[in-house]
Amino acid sequence: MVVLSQPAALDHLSDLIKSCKPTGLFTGIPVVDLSDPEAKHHIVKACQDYGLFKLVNHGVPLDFMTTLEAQALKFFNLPQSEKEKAGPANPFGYGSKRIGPNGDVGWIEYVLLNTNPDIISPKSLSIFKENPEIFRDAVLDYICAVKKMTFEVLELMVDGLGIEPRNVLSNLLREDKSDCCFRLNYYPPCPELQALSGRNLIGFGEHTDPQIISVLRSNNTSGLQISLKDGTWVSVPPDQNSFFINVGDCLQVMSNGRFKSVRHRVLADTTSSRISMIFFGGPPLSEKIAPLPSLMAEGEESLYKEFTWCEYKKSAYKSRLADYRLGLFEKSVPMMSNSQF
Ligand code: GA4
Repeated sequence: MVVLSQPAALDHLSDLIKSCKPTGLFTGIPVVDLSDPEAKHHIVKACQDYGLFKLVNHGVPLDFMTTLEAQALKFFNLPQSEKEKAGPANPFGYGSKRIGPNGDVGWIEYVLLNTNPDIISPKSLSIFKENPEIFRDAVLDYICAVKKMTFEVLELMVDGLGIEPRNVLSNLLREDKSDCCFRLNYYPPCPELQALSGRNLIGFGEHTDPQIISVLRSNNTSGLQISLKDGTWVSVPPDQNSFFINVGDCLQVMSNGRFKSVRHRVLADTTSSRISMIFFGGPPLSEKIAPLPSLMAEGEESLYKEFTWCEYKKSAYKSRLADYRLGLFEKSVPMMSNSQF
């Protein structure tokens, strides 16, 4: 007798099905209140311990978040043929299931936009075709407010580290030539998944973000998980009124390993769709990524070889999603000579 391991309807998804240990919603995610005078210390601690925190009292009008969510849903609910006019993502534009250029897949549809030098590249324009002004304005309002808040977070972070000038990080994103991007992700529900008890559908596979900082807002559907320092995966309780901010690879390097670029992934839900919007703050392409000199203790050496953001980005686009991308840029630890023992 042949025993089928999964319903035939799910055969085409086999790449995306994984057995992930069940985790309850994790209650330990640090929460930073932007209006708290102690916020700078909480930001630093959260970046050291988790590489991620939830930001409340952030000052971004909730209306910008809900308007953009509604516009994004309108786009993702268009007929497939309409959406595909804005694709395939390369890397910008509309994408479905394929993530990046090297064979990664997920239960996801998305739109990736370049937010500098200007968001309205020809490819992006076709995304706004349905009701161009409304969609474009919703994206621009949202990004403008989120950027402003991100500058504030980065300045508090530098204050918390006790170094100067306080705009040493925020200026990298403020520059006209900064290389920021913006992603709208839509994870459709997958009812067939109910038949696969104990197994999960990968929405966006595990990875770290290459940039300096990422700012995520989602609807109230869970799915985001992070890996803790000991390697256990925990689920982040969703909160549609807050932001989740995470450390990217460049910030790990600029803090000489004090902050951790958090590994994260998204699992799809059986019954409800998840929608998220993420702003990725990257520096200008020519920027040298190295530990901030004012942060280095006397005699402290960089853990990383020097590289530019352009070099790192190129190398990221040659990698698979789950690869440990910083590995290529780590300095090898010198071997102790025997004579010392
Ligand atoms: C992960 C973070 C951002 O979403 C992103 C992703 C990018 C893409 O989807 O085009 C990458 C991925 C991300 C890291 C490795 C490469 C590049 C897909 C991929 C396999 C836009 C980014 O900057 O890096």
